Amino acid sequence: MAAKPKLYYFDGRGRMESVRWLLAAAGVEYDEVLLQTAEELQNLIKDGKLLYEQVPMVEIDGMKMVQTRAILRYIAAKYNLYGKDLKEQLLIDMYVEGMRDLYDMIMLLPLALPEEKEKNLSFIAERATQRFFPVYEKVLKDGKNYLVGNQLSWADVHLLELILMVEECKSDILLAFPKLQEFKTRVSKLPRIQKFLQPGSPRKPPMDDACLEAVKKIFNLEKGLLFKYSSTVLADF
Ligand code: GSN
Repeated sequence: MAAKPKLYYFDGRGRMESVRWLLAAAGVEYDEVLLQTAEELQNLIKDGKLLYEQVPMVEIDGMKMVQTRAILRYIAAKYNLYGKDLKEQLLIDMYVEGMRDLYDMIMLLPLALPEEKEKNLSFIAERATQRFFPVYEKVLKDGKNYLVGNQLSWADVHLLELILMVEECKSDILLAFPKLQEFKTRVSKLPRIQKFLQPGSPRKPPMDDACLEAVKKIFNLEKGLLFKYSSTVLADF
């Protein structure tokens, strides 16, 4: 029997959470090494396990994979969640990349200045309702149950993860999106997803202060070095 994938990250959502979701949707069990200290991260680096001295890192199929999107794409392809041809893969990539723009904003929100939190939350809600959700609502309006190819794909798994995250920012965010409401209910009921949504699963909660403090220590986060932690969040400046 092939070894279980092993996930190296801290004990929180961050970039690894989408990997956890995708493996859960694929029905793959995995082990996790949850880093607690900067020393543990440095040891992985010293052992040459992290190509870019960064996590997420996933040991799977004899490889030490890094770069979140590369990891996700590999898992999606391996478990038949990445479309049936190049055109479906392109659609999945186009949808997922849009979702990640919004996802990254939410992921980085705990690093925002407290006095700017409300402004950032409003921006996330505005982007969700004006730019991203209308795209997926329109796709699903054409009588489709899934975004691409009428079967579950990485795009659907990521969309459900994202919807739940945006709802944590603003609980009525789906008010004007009936198809997304149906989609959320339908996909949440798929047995593997339903299991992942149950308490006690490896799904992580939103980042709290204790987790943020741990992250600051593990990665030696410095105030004022925005480029170190952000990507698309700055795209609107
Ligand atoms: O998507 C990726 O996996 C990479 N492009 C970025 C990974 C990354 O920034 N990892 C952080 C951990 S917290 N982020 O999710 C990291 O390892 N930072 C330490 C460092 O020296 O960059």
